[in-house]
Amino acid sequence: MVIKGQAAKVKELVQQAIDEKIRVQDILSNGLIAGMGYVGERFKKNEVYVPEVLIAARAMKAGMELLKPLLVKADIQPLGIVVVGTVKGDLHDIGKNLVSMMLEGAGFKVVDIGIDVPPEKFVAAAKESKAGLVALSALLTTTMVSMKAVIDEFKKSGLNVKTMIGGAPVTQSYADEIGANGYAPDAASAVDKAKQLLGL
Ligand code: B1M
Repeated sequence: MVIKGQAAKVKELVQQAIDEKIRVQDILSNGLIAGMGYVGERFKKNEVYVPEVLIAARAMKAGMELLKPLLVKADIQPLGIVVVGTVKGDLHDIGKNLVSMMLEGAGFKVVDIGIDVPPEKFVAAAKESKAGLVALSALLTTTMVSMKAVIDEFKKSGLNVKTMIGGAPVTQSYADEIGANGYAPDAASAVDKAKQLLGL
């Protein structure tokens, strides 16, 4: 039902699973995350497009609302904590939001700090949330240079945080050039890269 994007049905099935005392981890991993993972794989292969991913993510979120209090009660830890934001000067957020949704769908805790984010704010958010990874998005050739400023700020801070970058004008060679730890061409690949960088 996540794959089909049927939010109401997802809610109903999650509630049913909770009532049947199925383990919260199993509902999350074998139900919601598995569904979102499948959508991510198809998105990577261009078999589905942005609207389908957004609808599936909305359905997953509907199920997550019911699970969240139970996950907190059971003290189930996320896969990792990732700060996500669009760099300074850049107001594009559709791709960034997709990256956030995919990461959440894969079991990460996402701290989305929005658009037009200055380097110091990335560092402060990573520090405050104890993130292991920061994902930067840029859609303009004029703002991708801000990514280097963020990477430099992290180096200066001495924090042990990995960085990955993405967005239409960004490439692996640019990531190498500015010293980012990783690059992902799309939101589904961002999940794979996040897992790789965090050693999961
Ligand atoms: Co703007 N814009 N825009 N725009 N805009 C582009 C990017 C542009 C290519 C259009 C064009 O000229 N053909 C061009 C950039 C040229 C360049 O620099 N190379 C452009 C321009 C020039 C501008 C303005 C300067 C226009 C102006 O005012 N003169 C202005 C800049 C504003 C600013 O940011 N300061 C501007 C404004 C806007 C709107 C506000 C109108 C709107 C944004 C609305 C919003 O985001 N809420 C907008 C839009 C919608 C676009 C286009 C049409 C679509 C972008 C988009 O959302 N794509 C875009 C043209 C195009 O791409 N066809 C364009 C869908 C999205 C899912 O893809 O964001 O690439 P994308 O994300 C992908 C991957 O890149 C990757 O995963 C996502 C999903 O697979 N990814 C990551 C993204 N971030 C990642 C982070 C990661 C990993 C992967 O972390 C590791």
